[in-house]
Amino acid sequence: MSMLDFDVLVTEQEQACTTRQFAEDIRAGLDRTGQKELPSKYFYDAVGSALFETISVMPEYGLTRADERVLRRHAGDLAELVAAPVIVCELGSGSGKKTRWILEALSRRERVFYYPIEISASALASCERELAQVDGVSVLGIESEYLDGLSEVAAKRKKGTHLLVLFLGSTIGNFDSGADRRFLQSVRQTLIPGDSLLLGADLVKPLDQLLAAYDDPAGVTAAFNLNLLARINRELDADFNLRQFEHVARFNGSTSSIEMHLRSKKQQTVTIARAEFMVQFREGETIWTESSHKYSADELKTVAAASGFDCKEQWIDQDWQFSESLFIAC
Ligand code: AVJ
Repeated sequence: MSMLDFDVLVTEQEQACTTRQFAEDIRAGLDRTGQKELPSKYFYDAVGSALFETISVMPEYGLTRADERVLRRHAGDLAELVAAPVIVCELGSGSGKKTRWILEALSRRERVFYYPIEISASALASCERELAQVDGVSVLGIESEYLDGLSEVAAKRKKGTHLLVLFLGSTIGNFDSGADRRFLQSVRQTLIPGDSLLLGADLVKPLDQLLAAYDDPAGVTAAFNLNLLARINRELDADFNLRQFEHVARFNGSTSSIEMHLRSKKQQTVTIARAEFMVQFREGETIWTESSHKYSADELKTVAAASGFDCKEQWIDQDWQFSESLFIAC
């Protein structure tokens, strides 16, 4: 079954519900007197996910390759530090490619149960396909929000079994300031002392390197950003003219984040029919679509302590300052 066939299995009722939520979120973000904004989670429809896969092979965007490198290089070290027997839960399964190294290292000791948790049925299906054939690994996908899925797994665990939660790819960087800690505190609450969390986070690096990564000259990141408007046109019957908006990437020094915006090239009005809503833009006004926080290695240790973990180990890719931190619940 292809990813697209799988999407067809989503019932019409589910579709109506997600469309209504989408319309509400879009309206809430654009109906503001101050900075307009759109939630970055809506980037990832089929087109957006394909564009992100392309971004991750762009020479300027070293993040994904660095993430994979550190995991491949240190999977063995990780397996030594995590107590057996272990259940692995991944928040956001992605393609499953980088998780393979970890599962292979852990399954050298004993059978591993792997639960990818993901809201996108199609992403879950491709992750299950990718990892199902790894020897000694049982894959059980859970289609739900991160914390709901995690509680579900935690409730079923057998006594003496450890949980290893994976939160990779620097998704943590997309949370609003302060929300990263609150999220990790919630994760911690579903765990018991001795459980672990492997957190992938991108680190601060020279400005020109960051700007190139989020504004590649071939325009793939620009297309990724603009696709959000195209998606609103497709799903909410809106009339955004994509040629009248431009991609902007800038570094916000006070939050240490790369921000992506969509800037209106002129004064214009856009109608979003299925949200029963019209929105006006001034010339030069922007919609803030994503923040990608860049951490320091020490900051991650502080975040660990503030959310009930001890940072036991940190592995850093030297070519592209990217970190994997092993947090142990205390
Ligand atoms: C998938 C969240 C890690 O923040 O770098 C890539 C998304 N945005 N280019 C990131 C993204 C623009 C990416 N993450």
